[in-house]
Amino acid sequence: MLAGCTPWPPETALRYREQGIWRGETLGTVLRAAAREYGSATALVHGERRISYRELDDWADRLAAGFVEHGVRADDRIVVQLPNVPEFVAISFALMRIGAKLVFSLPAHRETEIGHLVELSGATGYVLPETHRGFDHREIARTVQAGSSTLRSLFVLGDKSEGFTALSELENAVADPRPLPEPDPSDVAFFLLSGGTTALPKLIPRTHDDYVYQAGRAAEVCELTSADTYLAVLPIEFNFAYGCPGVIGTLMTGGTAVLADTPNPLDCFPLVERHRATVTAMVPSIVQLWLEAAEWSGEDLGSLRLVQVGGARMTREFTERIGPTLGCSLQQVFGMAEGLLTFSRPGDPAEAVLTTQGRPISEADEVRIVDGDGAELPPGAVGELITRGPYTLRGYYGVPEYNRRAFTADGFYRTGDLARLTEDGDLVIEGRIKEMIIRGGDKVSAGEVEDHLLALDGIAAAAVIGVPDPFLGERICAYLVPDGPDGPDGPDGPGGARRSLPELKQAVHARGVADYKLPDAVRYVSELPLTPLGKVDKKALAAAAASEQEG
Ligand code: OOB
Repeated sequence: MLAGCTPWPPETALRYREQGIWRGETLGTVLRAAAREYGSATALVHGERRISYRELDDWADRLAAGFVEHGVRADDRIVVQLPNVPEFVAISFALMRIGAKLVFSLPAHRETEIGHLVELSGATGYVLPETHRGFDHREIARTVQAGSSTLRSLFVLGDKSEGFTALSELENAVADPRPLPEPDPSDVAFFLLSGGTTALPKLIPRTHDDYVYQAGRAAEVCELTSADTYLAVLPIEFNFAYGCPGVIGTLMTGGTAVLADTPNPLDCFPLVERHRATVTAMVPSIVQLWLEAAEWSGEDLGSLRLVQVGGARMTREFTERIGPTLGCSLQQVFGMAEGLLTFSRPGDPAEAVLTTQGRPISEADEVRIVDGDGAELPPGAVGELITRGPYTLRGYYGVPEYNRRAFTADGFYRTGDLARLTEDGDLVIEGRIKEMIIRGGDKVSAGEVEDHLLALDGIAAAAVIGVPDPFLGERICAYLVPDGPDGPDGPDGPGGARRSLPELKQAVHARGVADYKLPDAVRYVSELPLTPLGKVDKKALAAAAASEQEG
């Protein structure tokens, strides 16, 4: 396994292999096998483009050869930031076939995040779109490259230009690509990003063995077959849409994955109708848009049979509307980039589907609810969810100190989520210990936003909390202590100690961070409440926010 990653203990790995959980296959060979079996069937659809299994397999080989020709080697880390386009899928298989490690970044990430990922992973390459939603990503690439000692190659989806290699050049670089040596299935295939409880995201190594298992098992639980059409609504860099079962699980079962440009119902409903989509996955805030749009839209959504919803909490009033309004079954999903997935099952009692996040997808998943001392709690009691299993990481990349706190001595990952188990063994997520805000399904680390705020002039202290929001689930509220009693230039002076919300957003935006992390509200206070241990008392801030909302 790549240095800096934590392998499973040898006896555990042996058990997973003996039980046939880990099949010793790489994601590259899985695509090869699918191409043999489903050859001319449609693997991917985007706009007017249709790509068959055989074409996708050949394309990945040509790209792999092109990347090698360009100097990409096994173990090189490559940051990939692309929208939902077929190139994303082909490139991910190409790099995995070489044994290069992809680092998945989100389309919304800007130079701060990309710079951090390049630095953290020691990336030698960055794959980017020329422009996406009016934003020129080449600017990011130039800035990040100038500040990096490792970033050699910039691969752009678009035209060749000074300093950039066009992906189209790569796929034609080698006339007759030869098969490459197979990477080790127990090694890292790619890195996913942690939702971030610490100031900056951590890298989650996912191996071929673990991910082939996860995507295949998720596909089984969803009863996917070659007759299914999966609509990828969320960004496919997101684990949920990539492999839960997502695009990868669909390709493993011979179905068709349709790539949507945005999750907006105006884009997605015509795709459901046109391609007779049967399965999709969304976060609650997007489902809400779909529910509203379904009331008046003329499109036929009758093909949908299963909608997976997860990533943030949902109320019963909300889950109740999904099945009847969209005319399909609801599947609740609790998931995380770190691994563990729990799904409600199509045949579960209606009440369980509406009110729980279901059961782990694997019999080999070990799930415990523990109290503050690590003692296991009985069903019904709320405590921290800890877990280990065949597709849950054993350590973040390159942070041994942090790992000592994030995992128990016997390898359970401390999720930072508060949960309980029902008598039937279903999981119910009740809250969070970790300082993470889930804004419409996007995970925002409070610490990261606080660091950006503190870096601005005129702010002496900053605390960021999530406050309830009817649409987004939570929105970001910043409590700021201005520098000096009223800031250097008075309360509203040009020093900007008390920036208005738009000014504050603009100032954070200017630091080159993803827009979903910008504060939605700001409150100026003379001091932050502290706990007896001297930490910022976020519970007190949440209570203040709640009473303000009531008032
Ligand atoms: C998914 O993955 P991440 O890594 O973006 O976020 C994980 C965190 C969890 O630790 C939990 O705090 C929260 O998101 N979460 C939920 C939830 N599902 C995830 N909180 C309440 N209810 C749920 N159903 O979010 C993710 C990955 C794969 C599939 C689905 C979601």
